[in-house]
Amino acid sequence: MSFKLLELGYSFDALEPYIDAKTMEIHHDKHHAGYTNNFNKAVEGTSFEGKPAVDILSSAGLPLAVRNNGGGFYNHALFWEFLSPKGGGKPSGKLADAIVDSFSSFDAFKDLFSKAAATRFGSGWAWLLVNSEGRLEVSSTPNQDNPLMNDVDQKGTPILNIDVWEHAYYLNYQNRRADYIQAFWNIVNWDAVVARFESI
Ligand code: MN3
Repeated sequence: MSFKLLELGYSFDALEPYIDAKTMEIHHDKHHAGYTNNFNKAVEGTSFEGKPAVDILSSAGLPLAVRNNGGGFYNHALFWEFLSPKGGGKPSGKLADAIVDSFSSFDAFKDLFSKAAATRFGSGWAWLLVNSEGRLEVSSTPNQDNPLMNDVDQKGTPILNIDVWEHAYYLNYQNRRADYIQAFWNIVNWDAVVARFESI
């Protein structure tokens, strides 16, 4: 039993003009595939073998290869799920209420998340997560770290993320990370985010 590369639920060009087809192809077929293969190699023959990724990633004292490649495997699988050519707009229902409770308004949340993504120095991710008290928080993590990990500043269950590694946007946006982040809001799959939120 090994970790499998998740198929996209849409074609490489489905997210254009917000994310271009070449970026999606390389990101999924090379970067995500690489993390997945290396995650399998890193857990093979260890006590982690056969365990779910969420259990592995929340374990204390992760070896660096498991942390980096396991994070890369898991974070990208979420990222593909949270994107859709039919995305954009705003969430509905309980999540909409929870966003207002935690951030005062949807626009205030959007600004906070965008800022977390824009100001993450170097490579990493921004997150919307549910903390242990059931409250929403925005965070960012370096490298392939995520909110499941034992020793990150803000722990919780991720329900939305954005990849701000240059490989996620450089072909189309070059140094303009802020433009990529702004474009992202047009393709957020709120149905998937709501489903994650309601399953916690
Ligand atoms: Mn990536």
